[in-house]
Amino acid sequence: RKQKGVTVWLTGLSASGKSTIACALEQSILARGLNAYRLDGDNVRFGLNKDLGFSEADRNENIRRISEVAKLFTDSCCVTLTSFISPYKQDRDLARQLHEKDNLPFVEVYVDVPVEVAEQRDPKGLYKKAREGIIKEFTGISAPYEAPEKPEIHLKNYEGVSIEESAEKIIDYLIENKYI
Ligand code: GGZ
Repeated sequence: RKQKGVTVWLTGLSASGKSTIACALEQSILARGLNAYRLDGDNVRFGLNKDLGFSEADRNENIRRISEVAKLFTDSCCVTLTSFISPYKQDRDLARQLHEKDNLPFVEVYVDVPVEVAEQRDPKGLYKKAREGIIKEFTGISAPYEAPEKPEIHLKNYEGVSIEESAEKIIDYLIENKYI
């Protein structure tokens, strides 16, 4: 059976668990013998988008370029996993429209954790720096996060929910919809 492509678009606050879930998802998809690729800050913000910062305009452009790249990967029959905060609804909607225009499936996954929980985790100390004003325009503290209203999948990634459970929910959705 020929593999089809699908873009799985994870959105949520810093420290919500997007990248960790994407990693687990990638492993699970590769283990099924399917091709998967992860786009995240580590391979995009240091390369293609290294000219961009965190102003609203730069985030818009960051997400626009990532949407175009995700579309190309998915068009090549890859399961494309993106993990960016993507805080603006308009940017995520543009990503969706780009895919739908070319009949490519797009699955929006809201990795929902309250900002208090993300701030408590603070694995890189960024929330602390944001509170101290060292980092400006930090999402959830001094810059907005517009929660998705109708994501295909809404994960509450806290209070004892494991990464494996969250990844499993996405896998189940992809299987049910015959995307994998
Ligand atoms: C939010 C920031 C900021 C500001 C640096 N606001 O937890 P992380 O470190 O590894 O993930 C965050 C990442 C966000 O980049 P994205 O490309 O996903 O953002 S967006 O979709 O809004 O364009 C965080 C770090 O970069 N970071 N400064 N001011 N996150």
